[in-house]
Amino acid sequence: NAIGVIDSGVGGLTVVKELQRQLPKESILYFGDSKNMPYGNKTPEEIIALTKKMLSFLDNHQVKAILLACNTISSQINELIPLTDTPIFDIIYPGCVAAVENIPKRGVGLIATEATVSSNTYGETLQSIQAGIPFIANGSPDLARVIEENNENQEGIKRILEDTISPLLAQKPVDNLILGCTHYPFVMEEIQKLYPHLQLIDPAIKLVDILKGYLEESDLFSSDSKSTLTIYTSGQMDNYLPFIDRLNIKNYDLFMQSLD
Ligand code: DGN
Repeated sequence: NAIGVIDSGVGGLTVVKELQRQLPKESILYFGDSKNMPYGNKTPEEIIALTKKMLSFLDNHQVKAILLACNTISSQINELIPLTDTPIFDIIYPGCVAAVENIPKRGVGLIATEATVSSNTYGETLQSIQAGIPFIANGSPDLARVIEENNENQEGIKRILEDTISPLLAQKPVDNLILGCTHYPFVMEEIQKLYPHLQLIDPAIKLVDILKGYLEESDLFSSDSKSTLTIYTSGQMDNYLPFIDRLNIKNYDLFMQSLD
């Protein structure tokens, strides 16, 4: 059986890339709800209702585990667990573990969607791992959508990044920054160029590491010699091609699939 991966759009493909790096033998079934993207400006009720449809889709395909490759969806993890019998892995807890393991000297910053920031799931989870750790977050209403739409120039992206990150650093000069939205690794190089002193954390690395541990413990590793990647989107398939290309993902099938 495959590993199921969901996001509101193309962002989760950055998690797929990490999955393929650490677990090359696993087959992957991806669903990106690009028709309804962005999720970051929706209410928790709307996010849960849309995610429920993706979870049913994956359950119908009998995946062996589900990765929430979306921080906005992960911020509702407690409401989502009862909606499926398949083990679910959220991306926020791994992001927090990775940040704490980095031993930040001046604290942890977070950039994410507004829904993720206002849920305060990152803040609470970080404090539960290391009480008192300095933490500051800033939500961007536009960044994920602008990345997904893929028609903004470098200057425009740079302006949004500065508008999001500079006020956060002005409030608290943290030395670690969690990329708390799976769309953001697509602009990781730009962020690092603007803020060379920041340690950037992509939660996907720890997420896949945790999944690996689970597969090992439950004896669920795939022994297939040929793994597959199947990508479904509720939006336009063409919009996925530049991102698949940028990640250098090869050998996949791409389908359009409505959830209505
Ligand atoms: N990629 C999603 C995340 O990690 O939060 C959010 C994208 C969105 O829908 N705004």
